[in-house]
Amino acid sequence: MTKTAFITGASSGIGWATAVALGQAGFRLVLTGRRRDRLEELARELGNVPTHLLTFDVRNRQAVEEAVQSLPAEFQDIDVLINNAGNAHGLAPIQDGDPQDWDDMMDGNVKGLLYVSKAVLPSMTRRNVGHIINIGSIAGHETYANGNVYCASKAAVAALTKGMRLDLLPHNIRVAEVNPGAVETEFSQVRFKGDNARAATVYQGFEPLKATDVAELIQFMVTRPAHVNIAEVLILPAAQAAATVIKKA
Ligand code: NDP
Ligand code: 8X3
Repeated sequence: MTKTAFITGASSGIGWATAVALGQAGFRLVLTGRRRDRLEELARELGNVPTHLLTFDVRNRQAVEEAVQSLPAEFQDIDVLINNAGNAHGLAPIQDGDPQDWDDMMDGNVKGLLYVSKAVLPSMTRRNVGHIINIGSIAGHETYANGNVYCASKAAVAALTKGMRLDLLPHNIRVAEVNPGAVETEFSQVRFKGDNARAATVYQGFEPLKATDVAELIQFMVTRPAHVNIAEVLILPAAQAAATVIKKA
């Protein structure tokens, strides 16, 4: 039977690549993000894969609820949830941090993940089946200078993943966390607010992960037999040993 995967942040980077990987694995896909044009482009790339697009901001709880409630019948039984939407905003010492950036990170990376999970979970708990992959980060396990609030938001994702795994156990719902190191996506363009030259320097002098590297891992995780939960994975470029330790040429 065809399974349904719900992917947040499918309009770019890891989410986009995960949509392609899960489409190839035979999933029906609910693809979400704020940029409708990008989701439509992805749906075209996916060709014959059944897709349903939802455009909402994960920070808006009402919009999240209404979007999930609007799903057509064939997309309502969600088997896999990829909580991927998120970004870093800024990289500054805490005393110089912009509270708007803090709100964007805590509201998006933490509360957005909660709102989406809350809206999707009834379709899993009702059927006692499901698999949730939360995209954390090495930053959630290792705080680096100037990363303060982004690192805190990802540490919250780590704590929530463990909490969800405990609470959802009675419903046979697997919950896992994928923690990437440096992946070349739009991540740094967003962090540095469109300063693409600065963003590019993040990935210079070494070979970063590609979004497809993370997507292949997620595809593997969600296609394991029902008794297997790969609960936590740290995936790094070979040139990276710790959050800020990267061997550059
Ligand atoms: P991208 O910037 O390429 O993609 C981010 C995605 O999240 C976009 O699809 C964006 O869609 C969506 N998104 C962001 N904010 C919101 C929001 N408020 N509402 C709805 N959707 C939102 O970055 P990545 O692919 O790299 O990031 C994906 C995840 O991976 C993030 O959680 C990030 O923290 C994490 N991560 C990234 C790493 C990296 O080095 N790149 C390393 C470790 C973790 P749209 O703008 O259309 O709304
Ligand atoms: C993204 C990786 O190290 O820039 O989460 O925080 S890092």
